Amino acid sequence: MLRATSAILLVLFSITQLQAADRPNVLFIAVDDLRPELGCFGKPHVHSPNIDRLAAQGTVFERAYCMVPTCGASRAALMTSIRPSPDRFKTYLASAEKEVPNITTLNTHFKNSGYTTISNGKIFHHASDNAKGWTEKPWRPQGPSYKLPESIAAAKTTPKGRGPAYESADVEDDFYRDGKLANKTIEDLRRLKEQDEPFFLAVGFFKPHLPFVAPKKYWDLYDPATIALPETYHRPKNAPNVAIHSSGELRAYAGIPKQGPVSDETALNMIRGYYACVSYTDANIGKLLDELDRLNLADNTIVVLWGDHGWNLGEHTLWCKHSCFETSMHAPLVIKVPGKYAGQKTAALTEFIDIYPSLCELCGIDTPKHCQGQSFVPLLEDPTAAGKPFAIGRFGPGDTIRTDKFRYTEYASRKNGVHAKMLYDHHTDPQEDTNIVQRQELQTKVEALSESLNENKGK
Ligand SMILES: [Ca+2]
Repeated sequence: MLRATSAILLVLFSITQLQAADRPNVLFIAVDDLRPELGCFGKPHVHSPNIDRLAAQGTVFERAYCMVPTCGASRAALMTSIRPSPDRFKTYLASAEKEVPNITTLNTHFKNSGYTTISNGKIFHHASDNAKGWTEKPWRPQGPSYKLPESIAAAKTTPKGRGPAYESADVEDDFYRDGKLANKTIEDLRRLKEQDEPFFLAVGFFKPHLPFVAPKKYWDLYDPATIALPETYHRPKNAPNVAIHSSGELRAYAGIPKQGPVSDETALNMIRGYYACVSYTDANIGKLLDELDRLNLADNTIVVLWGDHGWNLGEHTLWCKHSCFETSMHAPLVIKVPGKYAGQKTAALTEFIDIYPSLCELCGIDTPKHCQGQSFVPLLEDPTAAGKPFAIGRFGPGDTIRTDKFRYTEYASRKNGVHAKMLYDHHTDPQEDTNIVQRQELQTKVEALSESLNENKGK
């Protein structure tokens, strides 16, 4: 009996392997704190030739939204395809394994479907999160945060050992961690090419997350004279206090005042440093795309690139993420499917919980029943299709809904219920400069948005 069972299992296993061998590989590229300010998103002042090349070979999602604008929570929601709620996926420390313990995560599902799954760099916030869903132990590069002696000295003066918010040093790409990460991922591609089993190779770059440390050559791409403060370098009119934070994440860095605005000089240096880090990351991504081409893997490898949430470069007086404004929720999403859907853009609303079921469909794998997202493959087939009627996300006490025209946010507490609201009309105010939630003529619309938000948000 035991022998018969083993024989059946062996046959089933062989069938799985056979089917798996026909499936495309996946190169799954996460970028920490990357906002959609890139050439392929209509922002040619940012030097992103490699991501733009990927976009030209694939589809750009012009209106994709994260579920929670902070690292761990955004990633846990994406990797599970489960919406966040006031009790789930709340902070940068969120853990999919601990908060939804019985859910099969994206990596685990691909591993169970015959893929070799590899995690390099930052995919889940915690390397240990769902580690059994990776074929090999998750790998993270080691390396110095800073090069310059004054940066290293400054780091010793802050409670958390954070040095300056930015650094420009004349070093090679692989002096810092992300360069080492690209090198290791290239080695993996060479190794994985030799096997029959398809791969799901996840690589999570650490920049442009603070501190804005990139080799000098990337800073040199940006003339300081061309860097400007944002047009919305002030609080939106009529925005409630709860919508605005004090950029706490930034305050931990050396040279940043503990309260109040940073100097214009610091602000401009940070904006330039952020762009430098984006271009540094873009160059690292380019190395992976080049290697896919060189190994003749590009024709059988889906490449998906996402930033885990937006970022504020001074908009609304905010730095960092952690808000319900468009600048925090809106994030880049680009996918290349070999031989199909090249050079497309879609303006359809897309949520990051949609990535999991989409990759399943594209790779011919069943989508687990627990997934709350929906496949965006119909948008690849027809990028002009309407797509979802809304994208919903949240942060802290705020729940927010984006429709084609509006972004509406409710802030609530368990004790007092909803205590503040915001409404921005993206057709007339795309920078969210004036909260119009009190306007009498919009109250029917506010009620409808509130109903839609509360019906569909994570419970
Ligand atoms: Ca992040």
